[in-house]
Amino acid sequence: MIPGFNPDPSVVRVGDDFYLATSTFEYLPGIPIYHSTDMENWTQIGNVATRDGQLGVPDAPTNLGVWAPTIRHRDGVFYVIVTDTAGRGTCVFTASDPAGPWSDGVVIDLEGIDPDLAWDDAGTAYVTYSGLVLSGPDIGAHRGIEQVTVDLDTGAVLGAKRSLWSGDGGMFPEAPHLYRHGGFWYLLVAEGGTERGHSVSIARGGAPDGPFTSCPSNPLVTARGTARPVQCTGHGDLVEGPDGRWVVVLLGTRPRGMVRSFSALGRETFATPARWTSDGWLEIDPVELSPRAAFGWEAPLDAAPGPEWIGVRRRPDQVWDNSPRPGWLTLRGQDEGMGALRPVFVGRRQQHQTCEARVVVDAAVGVGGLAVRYDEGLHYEVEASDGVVTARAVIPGFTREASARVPSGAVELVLGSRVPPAEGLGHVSSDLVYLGYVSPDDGQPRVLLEVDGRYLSNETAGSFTGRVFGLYTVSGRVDFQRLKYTGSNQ
Ligand code: 6LW
Repeated sequence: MIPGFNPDPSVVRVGDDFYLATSTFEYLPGIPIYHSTDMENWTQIGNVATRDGQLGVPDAPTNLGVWAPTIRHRDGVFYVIVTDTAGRGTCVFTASDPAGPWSDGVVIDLEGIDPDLAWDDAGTAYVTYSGLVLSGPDIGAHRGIEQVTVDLDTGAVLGAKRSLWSGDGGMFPEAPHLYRHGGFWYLLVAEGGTERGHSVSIARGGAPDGPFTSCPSNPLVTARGTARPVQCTGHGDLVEGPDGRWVVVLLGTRPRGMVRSFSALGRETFATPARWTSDGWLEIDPVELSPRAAFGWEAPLDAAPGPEWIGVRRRPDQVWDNSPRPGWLTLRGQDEGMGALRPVFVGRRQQHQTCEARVVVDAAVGVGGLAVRYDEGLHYEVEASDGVVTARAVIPGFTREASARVPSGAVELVLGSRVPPAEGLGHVSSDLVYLGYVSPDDGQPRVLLEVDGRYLSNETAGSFTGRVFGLYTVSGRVDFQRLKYTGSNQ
């Protein structure tokens, strides 16, 4: 439903409008807010963390930072509760307009991840979360699903924490969401871990703090042990759709390959129909892929970045400059490349298996170009300096490069991902990433390097994120114009 790096979706309905939030890890701004009226077409309207100090992301190690927001609404106020794993811990942000601005955030002192927020009739706020040891010798140990009541104005925890139902025995009980429906309170959880064993299970009880009884047909959805095109399905949130039919949003991957497979785009947001049964349980359909039309956009780069632009541990607006040269974006280098913790980089999520990005670059007085990254150790880029274009693939401990001379002045760089035809039974490829430039002689692309895409995949990177491509500058001043992106799911 929302392609590209968009894991841990949470959704809320307010009247005829739907709002959805996802995890952003080490990227800023943090926590995109998407809006839809039909639960099919989504537009990003803003982000929660758009200012310094809201999250500890500038210093977050790779894969930490923002984990698993829950978005809810009550009495005209939107709430996003989230774990800032390398910074403030559990934090709740509020806004009257989900496009922002969002508040500075209130910290809740609890040890866990994946916080959920629900209220009873008396207005008591319940925070239900996955108990996880976050420091000390037992770091990473799971305690199961826990719950506290909270004063949301101060963040104060009221009373002792309780242990709730923690799934049906799968590892990593997490992603709890609590709902009231009919005469019951329902506790939806993920179990089995966020990889191929992932699943969604449910229990119900008479009160928000239980006791909860496990559903006899758990897990309600999982791709475990199947050949379905969407794998790793789990971490679901439930909403009543525009037509009164129920929908679960959840994360999944689209791995490619025949005997082993790799997911280039990371964990994405999917949606699948759900329904209540006559005996008061929930059924969730397996996640299907529906065909999508090929897609493209063009960003002239001549004005401030929209909410869909992200940077690594630094917001795009902190480096983005349109003032030196009207119609162009200028990025100034800080003598660090794409391997830096905070590269001078402004990016967007890669959303299609087959895609191509092109941008016009003037690097007369600097070095910079077009890159696709998973993290600081895994990135491919095509880089311009005065009169030279260099394509480079970087994986840990290994760098491959190819260069060509080009005339001085602006050059159009090309970075794409193509899916080759299957090469028989042993075929394991995800895609091939090609890097090059448009030749000024004949206007045709010249590929300098074509590299295996598997290194930049969920499975190889071991990452919670996905591919992000964008513009970067290593040194000096580099000007960019007209970023074009085309994509299809072929
Ligand atoms: C998230 C947890 C998980 O907090 O991975 O999906 C973590 N599984 O629920 C980061 O996405």
